[in-house]
Amino acid sequence: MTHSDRAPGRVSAGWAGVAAVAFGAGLGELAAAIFSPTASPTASIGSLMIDLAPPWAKDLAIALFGTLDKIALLTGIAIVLALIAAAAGLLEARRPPWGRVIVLALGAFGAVAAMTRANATGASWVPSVVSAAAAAIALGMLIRRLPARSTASATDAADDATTRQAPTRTSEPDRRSFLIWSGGAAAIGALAALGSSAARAGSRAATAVRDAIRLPTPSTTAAPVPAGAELNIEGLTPVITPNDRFYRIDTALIVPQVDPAEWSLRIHGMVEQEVTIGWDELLALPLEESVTTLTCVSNEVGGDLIGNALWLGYPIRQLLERARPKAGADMVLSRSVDGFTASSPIEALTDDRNAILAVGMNGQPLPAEHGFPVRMVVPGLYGYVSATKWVVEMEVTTFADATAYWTDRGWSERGPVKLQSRIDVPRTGSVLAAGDTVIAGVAWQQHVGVSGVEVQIDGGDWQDATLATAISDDTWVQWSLTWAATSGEHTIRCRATNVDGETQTSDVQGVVPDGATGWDELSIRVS
Ligand SMILES: Nc1nc2c(c(=O)[nH]1)N[C@H]1C(S)=C(S)[C@@H](COP(=O)(O)O)O[C@H]1N2
Ligand SMILES: [Mo]
Repeated sequence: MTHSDRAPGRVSAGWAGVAAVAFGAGLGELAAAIFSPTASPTASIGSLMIDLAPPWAKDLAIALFGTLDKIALLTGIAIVLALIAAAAGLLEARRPPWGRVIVLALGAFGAVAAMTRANATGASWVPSVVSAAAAAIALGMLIRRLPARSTASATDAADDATTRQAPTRTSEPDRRSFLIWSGGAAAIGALAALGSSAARAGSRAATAVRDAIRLPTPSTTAAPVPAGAELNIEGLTPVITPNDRFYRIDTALIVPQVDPAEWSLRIHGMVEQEVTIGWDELLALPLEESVTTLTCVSNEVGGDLIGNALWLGYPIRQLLERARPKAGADMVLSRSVDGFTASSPIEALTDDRNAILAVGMNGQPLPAEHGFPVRMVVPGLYGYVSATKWVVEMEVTTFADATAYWTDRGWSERGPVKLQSRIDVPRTGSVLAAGDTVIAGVAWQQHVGVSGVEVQIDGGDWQDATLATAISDDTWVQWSLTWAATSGEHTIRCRATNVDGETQTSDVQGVVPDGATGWDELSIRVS
């Protein structure tokens, strides 16, 4: 077997494939950014994969990458795309036009993915077709410019039966010209991709509109956050989470851009009276402020998929009243502009809790990633069954008749938040000095309320922590305990008790199907 005469040919052909696909993909992204922002070929394929992925895969992605799961997915797609592109290059060099056929098939896949998105437009296939056409043309061109194989030594060539053709001498100009053309194609692709993110940021019409919005003054303001709610301990999560530090979990690879002027919410299904409400109408209603902690069902014990904000919104209860749900309806299926759905028990939306259609978050219009212009916020339920962002529809129905995005994927139909507590200070693995040390964290069970937190050191007695003043039963609460640390290795645990007197269970359960249980625990070293 000889390599010297074939390997360079293979590498060049594979590289030609990668360069051609980079060229096409970059131009496709640019076309999408300019003409059809939701039709990005890579994001469409990614979104389709998110929807088709088995439930354990989403679980794993969040467990491994947390809120960086989307970047991880896009990186994965880029790697797979590069491998397919290299294969297409090799194939095109040997059996034209099969490499180009692969590239066109990829484009067709992108087009189908883009057209099947919930927010697809009639032109959503265009960027994928642009990508594929550009990549196929570039591939054909680059393969024709492949430099002749490098010269093999006579002996190498002689002992390789499959390459008995007379070894050709690579001409240096050929090689250089190939590198210039292929490098140029890849560079144009990369520049176009960069340009697409710039164009996307610049053309975010909704962002510009958002910046110009002045939210109305609330008709009912939230009681001020009690002075004792914030313990002001270094390293402890603040009691109100700033918008830019609020966890983000959703299936949207590209944040939906919804123009409030075109936004409306339709309430239909098992109702006496269908109701549709637009943005101006919603803002003209008496809006109420409330502080509510949101939690993701995928939050592991000790995890940070939880945040607390001051929301401004209109009670969903009152909108449903206008629609007059029919007897027998027990669920509201809310739908986002991008097709995501959540199934909320109707009683959670109609009882006296602050289930709202929110337009404001911590004094600002909702950030785009958190559902601009309108989302749902329902105290006491995990986000996947209640907190629909970019919400445009509410269908009054029954659990027997309809299912939602995550319940179709093995998650529980009901998602009340479980009693949990977390240690924030000290950090796992810290090395501390002996003496008085503050242990602190947060505890929550929204809409039930927390009445106490206990801390256990090295399996000893449970000690009562000091509880901060809770903002309400709908929010988490900070806690702290001062501990006289002695030198050595220590294990710290915490557990909460709710206002019904139930103590947080030590039973360890994973996040599927309805939220994790168990005690948060950390190990530290005191010197
Ligand atoms: N449109 C839409 N809304 C959604 C989701 C989604 O994937 N799409 N995810 C839900 C989940 S699982 C959670 S935990 C919350 C998270 O809200 P946040 O990103 O504002 O923290 O949004 C909910 N609303
Ligand atoms: Mo979630």
